[in-house]
Amino acid sequence: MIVAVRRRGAPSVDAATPAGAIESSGGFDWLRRGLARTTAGLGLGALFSGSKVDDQLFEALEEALIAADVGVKTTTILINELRRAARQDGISEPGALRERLKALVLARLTQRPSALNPAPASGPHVILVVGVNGSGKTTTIGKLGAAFVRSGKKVVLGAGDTFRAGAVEQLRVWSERAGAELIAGGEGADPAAVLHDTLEAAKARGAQVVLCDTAGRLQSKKPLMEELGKVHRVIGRAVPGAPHEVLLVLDGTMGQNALSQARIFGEVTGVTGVVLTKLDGTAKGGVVIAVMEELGLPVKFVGVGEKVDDLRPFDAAAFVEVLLGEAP
Ligand SMILES: Nc1nc2c(ncn2[C@@H]2O[C@H](COP(=O)(O)OP(=O)(O)O)[C@@H](O)[C@H]2O)c(=O)[nH]1
Ligand SMILES: [Mg+2]
Repeated sequence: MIVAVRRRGAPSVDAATPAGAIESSGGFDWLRRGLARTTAGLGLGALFSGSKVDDQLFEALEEALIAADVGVKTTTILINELRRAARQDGISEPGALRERLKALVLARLTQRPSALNPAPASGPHVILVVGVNGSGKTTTIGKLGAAFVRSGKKVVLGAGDTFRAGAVEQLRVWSERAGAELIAGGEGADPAAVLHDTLEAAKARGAQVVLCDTAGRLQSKKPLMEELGKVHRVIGRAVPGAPHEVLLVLDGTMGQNALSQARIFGEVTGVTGVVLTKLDGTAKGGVVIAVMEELGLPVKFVGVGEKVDDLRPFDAAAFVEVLLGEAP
């Protein structure tokens, strides 16, 4: 009964994405708050308050971008491009330079779409979620599951992390909170077998969305590669064309370390998008730019807290505005 009531009130959204069901961030308040916390003033906007464009400004910008976790490589590319643009167009006014940098960053952030891949024409939309332990996979699955349920979808969660004690129980709690069904195996079950059962159950019940949890051991690449490879194959056999999305969950507070993890997962599974979590715990939103630039992957969602509503579709324009906009 409760579910029916909730569904009637749910907004109608694009079948492919729960974004419409996820409360719009109305901008990046988390980043604004984070930036306000830092004394060094990573609110890069403040750097443009001077009266001229000179080497000093470029150097200060470079430093601030690196401090904001944009990474040396990406920062160097951005600053070089900005210098060139300033020279070519004779930009002599800091405000105009700021607009130019915003445009440069925005162009890079929007090279790849941040929306989820479209749902298949028939059968369940299968989303595999990977990443190291503690990055926020299970939490993200819970939040995403809840958003899909809010948008009127029937959702099944697959407990593919059979390795860590308590992992299944954690997902069970999230499934109840989200109003999604959980499929889990016994202790120490084979993850591929659990996810196979998950997909069969989803098909039998006419579920529209399946979110597959996985374990993220990184001690050694080989077992991880074997396990995720097997999971991938099993999913593809149960639902041809699946997984339709492989979301890599990265802990946003890890800064540049998140990038090296991402590279390993990228080699193992065909990652289609990134979820950056725990951005509420960092003042360094720049890692978003580094992920897109250095990994060539779109950030699709950001996690900004531990609660069910603390997931936001990534909005590049709002992000750039907060990172580089006028100082408050
Ligand atoms: N502050 C904050 N904590 C988060 C976020 N996402 C996950 N967490 C916390 O990070 C910890 C690990 O999350 P979990 O989902 O269990 O990670 P997993 O091992 O990858 O499945 C938990 O305590 C979560 O509540 C987020 O966006 N912000
Ligand atoms: Mg987990």
